[in-house]
Amino acid sequence: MSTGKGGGGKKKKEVKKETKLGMAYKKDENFGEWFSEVVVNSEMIEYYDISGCYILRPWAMEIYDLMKEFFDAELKKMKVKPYYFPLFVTENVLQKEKDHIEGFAPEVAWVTKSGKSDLDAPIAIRPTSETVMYPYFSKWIRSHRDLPLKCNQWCNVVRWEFSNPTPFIRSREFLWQEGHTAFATKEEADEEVLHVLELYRRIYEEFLAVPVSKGRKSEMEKFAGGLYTTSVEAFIPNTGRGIQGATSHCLGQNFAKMFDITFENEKGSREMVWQNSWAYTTRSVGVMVMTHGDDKGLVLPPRVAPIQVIVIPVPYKDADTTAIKGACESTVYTINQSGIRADLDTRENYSPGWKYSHWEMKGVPLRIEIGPKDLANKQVRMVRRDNGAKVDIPVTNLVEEVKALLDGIQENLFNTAKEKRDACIEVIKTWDEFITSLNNKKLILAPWCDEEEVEKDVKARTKGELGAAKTLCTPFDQPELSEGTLCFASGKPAKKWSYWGRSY
Ligand code: 87F
Repeated sequence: MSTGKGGGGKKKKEVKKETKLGMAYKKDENFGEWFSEVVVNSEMIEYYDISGCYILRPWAMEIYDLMKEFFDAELKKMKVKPYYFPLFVTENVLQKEKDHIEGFAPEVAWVTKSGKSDLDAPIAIRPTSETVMYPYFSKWIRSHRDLPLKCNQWCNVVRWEFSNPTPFIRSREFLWQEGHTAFATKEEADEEVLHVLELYRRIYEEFLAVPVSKGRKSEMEKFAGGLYTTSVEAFIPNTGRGIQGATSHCLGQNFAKMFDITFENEKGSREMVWQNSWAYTTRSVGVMVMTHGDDKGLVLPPRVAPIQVIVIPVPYKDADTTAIKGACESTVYTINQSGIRADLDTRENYSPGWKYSHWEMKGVPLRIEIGPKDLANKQVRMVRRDNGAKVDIPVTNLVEEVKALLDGIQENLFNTAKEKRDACIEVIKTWDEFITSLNNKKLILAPWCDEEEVEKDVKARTKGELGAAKTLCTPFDQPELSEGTLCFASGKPAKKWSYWGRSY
């Protein structure tokens, strides 16, 4: 019998470190504290001594890497090439596109010194890389044969935010991929915008199991330097806030004009290129945590879980621990052989119960327990993280059953999240209904005249402690807009249905 690490003989004492497991806050009672607690206790995040900066631990990075693997394979199919551009940009270049930088300027971080001496001129840290890249696009693109130019980089960016920093969701440094492409025609650019947006939908819905709406941003909410912006928008029912999941912009020819990015067409005359840019960030991980987590901690969708199955030996007092350990090892081996990510927790200084809580906290989708009874019956016990359901499975069917359960968990997480999100959608027609829905933390679908002044007015009229309401997007999936429908805010004829709400 194992006596654990401290094994000095005294029986009951074998289990140590039974400390600090479990959550102090509940998701429904104190969502903000709950979120901070989940990301720290699950070992995704460690707080850092600079506000708004966080350490991403393996449990977060491995999730990001699993999405990256998918996205990189898709980029390859699109013939997008990997690049890396410098972190720094001169003031002169950064300011080149005025519309683009205007409004963002307060968030730009600057390096002003090396050691004790001032630099000749301050150097900005990239908040995004348009101005870093496009001077070189101008150099590299000469003829129609140089097009399309498709580049992507995985990197960090810095935006010195002042409002309420939150791990993953709003951090001063974050990781993303930024795609920047240039085409000869607007048609090609338009098509790519939607192709990439669909990839973002798949990352959210198929990997993170988070339902999103694809749509177009209003003139007020679009990227000011571009022509139009599309996005995938998620919704957090607990806070009643929308959250932008990723953006895919058509930049039109604005940057081509500013940075002189032109090509000689087949007839020998010069034309400006059409450009796109698109990005998704580590924020996506935070949206997933908010969507699926519960009062026991993180709940991970199998497709992004670094460990999909955790195997835990359950040796009762007089059990044959060697046989149990052997069964656990062969179980993990068999599952790993099939391409599923399984791991074994053999630590002897923790009890099985402590391990259950630990891996529940970390959100591992499936737990396999193997004890003496299971050994005798040639079975294992499987416990689902999403709904706690327990089943005993004969070892002969192991891999098929694990696969089926993981698929079922993935599907159930998405369906549950979608039901919760859909239950928050309220279709409204009048200002009074709008205000009621807003106060009830709903995701509002409203007929709108699509005028910038009206959106400004809605913002002004809803200003308050919780932040103003704004458009989230105009979904591509439009309900019918019957003749004579009026804008909820202005009373003018409505042109479209748009999602409104408070947002992150
Ligand atoms: C903050 C400071 C300076 C957002 C900023 O969305 C500049 C900016 O340009 C800024 N915050 N943006 C817009 C970024 C647009 C665009 N860039 C490439 C993307 C996708 C990837």
